[in-house]
Amino acid sequence: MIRVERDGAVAVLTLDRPAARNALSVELTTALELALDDAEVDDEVRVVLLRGAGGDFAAGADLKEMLPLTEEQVRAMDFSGCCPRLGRMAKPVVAAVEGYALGGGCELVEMCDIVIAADTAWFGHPEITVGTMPGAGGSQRLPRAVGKHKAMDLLLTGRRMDAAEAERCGLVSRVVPAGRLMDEALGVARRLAELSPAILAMVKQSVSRAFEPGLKEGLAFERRQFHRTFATHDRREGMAAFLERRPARFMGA
Ligand code: CO8
Repeated sequence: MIRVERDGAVAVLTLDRPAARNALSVELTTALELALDDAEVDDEVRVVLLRGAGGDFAAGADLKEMLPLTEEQVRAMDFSGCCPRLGRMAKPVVAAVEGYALGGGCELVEMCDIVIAADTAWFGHPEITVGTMPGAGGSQRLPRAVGKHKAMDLLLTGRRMDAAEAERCGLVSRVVPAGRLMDEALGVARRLAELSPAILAMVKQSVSRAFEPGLKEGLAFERRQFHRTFATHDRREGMAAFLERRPARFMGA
């Protein structure tokens, strides 16, 4: 589910579940969490590069797994449908994004430090269209990256934006031709790996400070709201409709 490779001091982590567009199942996110823990404590790793296999980054939390969950279960698991561990990495993380980065996949992108996108990439938060909402920081980190009105546009409508729009609004650091994605992303990661890990960590901490006021409380509030969606008819209907490939009929409760 997670492929771990090394390129010198760069740990290359690949979300590897292409048949489901790298949807973030519990098994996949648990494996990602362990791989991130390993990379963090391994002195030979200076930078992490995160990418997806099979032409997509990740199409979000696993809707098949989420459909039957109840509010009590998601509360007990503190379920996020994603991998919050990524947002706590001390080492720099570069994302290489092609294809879809949606829902929890987009939240992973938002937790990374430098985002290199192929010109064919798509970003978005379709959670609202399946009767739920972000549970791993989308409602907190996205507005910090792109501002209130673009974030509202994306989160309330669930529409997707292409790589050019994502770069214009500040979600993406650089857009490159699709065929050059890994060369460019690895180039950035290798460059970071040549620099002082101690000073990189200081810079990362300082930049993170700019976004931290209120972040912890915001993440906790969002998680509670996300869990509340599991008590609704509309969340169940939205996810069932996606899996049955039909339009959802929302009733407002
Ligand atoms: N979960 C489970 N399976 C998925 C998912 C997913 N999120 N996305 C795609 N798949 C599966 C499909 O079911 C399909 O499987 P099968 O062949 O067995 O039917 C396979 O991947 C290929 O998908 P499609 O046939 O749909 O391929 P298309 O090219 O027609 O469409 C899309 C690709 C646009 C990516 C489409 O699959 C899609 O819209 N996926 C769902 C996107 C989505 O709604 N994501 C948000 C999920 S909710 C979420 O992430 C947030 C929950 C809050 C928790 C916070 C962190 C996640």
